[in-house]
Amino acid sequence: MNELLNDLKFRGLVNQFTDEKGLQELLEKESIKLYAGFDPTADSLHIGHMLPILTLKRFQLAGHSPIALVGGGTGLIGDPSGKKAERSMNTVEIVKDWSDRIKQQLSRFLDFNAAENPAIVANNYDWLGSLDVIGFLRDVGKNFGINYMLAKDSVQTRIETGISFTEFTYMILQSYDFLKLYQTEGCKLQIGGSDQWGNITAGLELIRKTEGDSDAKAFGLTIPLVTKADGTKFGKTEGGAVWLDREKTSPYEFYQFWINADDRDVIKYVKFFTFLSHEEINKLEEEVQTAPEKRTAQKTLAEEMTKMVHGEEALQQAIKISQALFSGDLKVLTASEIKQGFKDVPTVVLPAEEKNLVDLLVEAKISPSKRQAREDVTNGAIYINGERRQETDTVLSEADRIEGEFTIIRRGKKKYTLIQYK
Ligand code: 485
Repeated sequence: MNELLNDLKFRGLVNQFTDEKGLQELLEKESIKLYAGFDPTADSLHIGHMLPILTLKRFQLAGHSPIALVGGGTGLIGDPSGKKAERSMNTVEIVKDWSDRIKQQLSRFLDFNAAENPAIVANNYDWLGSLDVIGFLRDVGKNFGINYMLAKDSVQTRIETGISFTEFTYMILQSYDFLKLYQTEGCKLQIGGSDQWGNITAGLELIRKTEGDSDAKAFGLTIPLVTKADGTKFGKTEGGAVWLDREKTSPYEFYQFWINADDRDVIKYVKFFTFLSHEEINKLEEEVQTAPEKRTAQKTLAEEMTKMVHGEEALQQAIKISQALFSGDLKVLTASEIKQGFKDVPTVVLPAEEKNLVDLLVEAKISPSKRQAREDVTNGAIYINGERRQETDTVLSEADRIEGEFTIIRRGKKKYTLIQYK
């Protein structure tokens, strides 16, 4: 059994092979090139993209050469796979900008300087952008029967709701990419999520028809969809998707996403997303059973992922913010850490002036009335920057503003309000 395939199976990373035995033999014999494609449908990748990226990385660590393909061309068309309705089209300028950003992000995870098997990034706009229609329809289109195309899941699910000729053509473009990379790079394997099965097998068909049955031996491998035990969609929080761009999802939020993994899901995630050894994973699995309250697997997962995506420094900051929020000791936080940690907390913007605490509580709608505000203060329910303040004549001043920017008010156990000064 091939060590890499064995590892992928242990991790649950295999959904479907086109030809498992054939691929196994190939991997035993040579160092191959493989690719996965990413369409620029937003200005950032999200954690749903991590599985294919990290699978490319696993192949690279096993001595193979990954190609990360940015769909600068296909992104202008729109993949119907897994989509219930036609996509809205983005302008050429926007897709170009998003392609560049996504290329940057992909580059962080692969090794481009490996001596034997360096990774490469490619953009399919480079060949799709200049195709001529007549040539394309004659040389490529002729290989696709309409019945074959109609039978694909991506088309079948849209028979009722409708699909444009544009999106219907998508599978031909992705197939053409595979053929192109097969011919120019010797790329023999395409990987993708399970929704990509139809497009990947269409590409294999095109390679077989163009190159001939006997010589052409290329393969497809799909990775499962990440599911959650509670049935909700993986990778979504109340704030939306969990992005790899720290401006969209801060390292603290990213860390929190992983640390909140359900006990029923956490080992699956550790297998999918980390590079821990099988022994280390089995040990964590045991700990989830014997000492779930320690949340060792969640902590390990959150640390590994935050370090991999945002670096060691951002990880340490995320841990610091988490600890400060947990203990209530907020004085240790800087203004930038407060911005990360309190992103989802109600924020009230006020002028930077001295203010009586009771008045402030009412104005910021922290307490419903002046009477209640006074009661809250005397009862010891009000904390300013983590410190209890029980005097009703307390005046908040400059000294209560963290770096001049924020005051954090807590009422009761954990109801936080952020005061931001203009
Ligand atoms: O030659 C190719 C050109 C484009 C693509 C693949 C090969 C992109 C592909 N059609 C696609 O839409 N992928 C999705 C994307 O870009 O967001 C997701 C898939 C997911 C996984 C991930 O990309 O939905 O299953 O493959 C990498």
